[in-house]
Order: sequence, then C-alpha cells, then structure tokens
Amino acid sequence: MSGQSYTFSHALCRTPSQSVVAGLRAEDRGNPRADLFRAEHAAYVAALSATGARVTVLPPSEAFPDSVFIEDPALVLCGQAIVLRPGAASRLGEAADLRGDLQRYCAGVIDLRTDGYVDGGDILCSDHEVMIGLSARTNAAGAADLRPIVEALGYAMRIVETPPEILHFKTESSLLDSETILATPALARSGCFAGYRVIETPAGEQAAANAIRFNDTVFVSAGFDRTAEALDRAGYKVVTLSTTQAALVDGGLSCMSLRYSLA
Ligand code: CIR
Repeated sequence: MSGQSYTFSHALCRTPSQSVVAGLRAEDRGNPRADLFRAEHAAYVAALSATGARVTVLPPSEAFPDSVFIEDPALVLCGQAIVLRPGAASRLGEAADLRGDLQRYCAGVIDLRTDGYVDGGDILCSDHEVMIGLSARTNAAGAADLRPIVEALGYAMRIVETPPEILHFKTESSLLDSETILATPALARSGCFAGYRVIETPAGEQAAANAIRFNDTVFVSAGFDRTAEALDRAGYKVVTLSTTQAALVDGGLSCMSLRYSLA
C-alpha cells in the first residue's frame, strides 16, 4: 500500500535519563544537559502527537545512558515489534529492557534467533522493502537473522553498506515519501538508492539528512535552513525541531522514536 511507510498511528518514545551525559559519541563536544535534552524531547513528542498519532512516552532508563534513542533496540513492522541486538556493548541490554513495553504497546513481539547485531538506526523502510546498512553496529549475521522475519511480514530485504565514517545508515538518509529519499551526497553517491528519487542535503547540512516523515509532516533538525527550504519547495510540509542535545551524543530525530501503525 502506498504511503504505509510514513503513515503512523503510534509512536513509542523514552524520556532521556540523567545518565544521558555519559552517552556514546564519536567526538567529544561536551556533555548534553539532561534538563535541556528533556525540554527538546518534550517538544519532539508534542510535535509527533500533533500529527494525530498516539505517542507513548516511557520513563527514563538510568542504567542505559543512550536509551532515549529507542529506535536502535527494536523495529516495528506491520505492528509487530522485532527485538533487535544493538551492536554497542553498553546498549545491548536496552533490548531486554524494552521487551515488556513492546509486548504491551505493539501487536506482537519477535526475537532475533542468533547472536548477530542489528541497530534500528541502520534500517530504512520504504513501502515495499527494508534496507539494512552494515555498519560498526550492524553485522551480516544480524542482517541474516532479520531477513526471514522481514520477508514473512511481506517486505523484501536489501543489504547495503554504510560508509565507515557514518554511525548509522539513517544518520545520513531518511524516507520522504514512497518514492523519495533525503540523503547526503556521499551516501547518495554510493548508489544504494537506485530506483528512488533522491533529494540531497546542501553542502554543510549533512546532519539534516536524519529527518523523519511522520504522517503529513517532514521533521527536520533546526538550523538547517537550506534543507528545510529545499523540502518546502519540493512540496513537503516541513516543521523544524531543536536537537542540539541529542546531537552531542550522535543522535538525531529518527533515533528518538519507534514509529508504527496498529490496525
Ligand atoms: C549511540 O552511539 O548509540 C548513541 N549515542 C546515538 C544513537 C543514535 N541512534 C540512531 O542514529 N538511530
């Protein structure tokens, strides 16, 4: 069905913990401030809700500094939650920590069968296919484990490479509609989006590529005016959101929600 990949009745989010100051990052540009992170997160939740979706916000999980990035330990397809295996040692336990909530808020729960690794940030879903980027966090064993689950739910699965300097496949790409992807020029050049229309982020605005199409709105991180203008010109309804604190620990808009539909 056209549009199923960006039409959502529900989202699951988790309030940032105080421990988010110890969140993983590739480069230290200072710790996020937990209070400011919570304020930005609350605005994010309100914005998703404003599109008409029911957004459930789970309490902070102090044992896991990166647990606000709830996209990484699970993937929800056709209402079914797939419990993933995050590839960073400090994040692996987030999956078991989240499992009970997935059981409560989704239509069912499916577990991966082996000991491979998959982060949700490496998974980009369109209407008909699930693209999975191999990265430092997602390996071939994890992708192989995911394939039969995804295929049983009616999707094709395609494995692509995430360039080594990029944390997650979706750090530099997002779905805008059934045919269109927003991506950095570097990722677009890799050829992984053949068959899609690609809108490239303008020079210097690579971080804007982690956007989310959620119902009628494309959410873009604030401060990337040329990306917002290009998307507006292309006909999308664009809303900007501050992600200054998530950015300090390598997070963006997609990472802070699990987006799904229940019949
Ligand atoms: C991490 O390194 O795992 C977190 N600090 C950031 C995770 C961002 N998640 C995402 O892109 N899906």
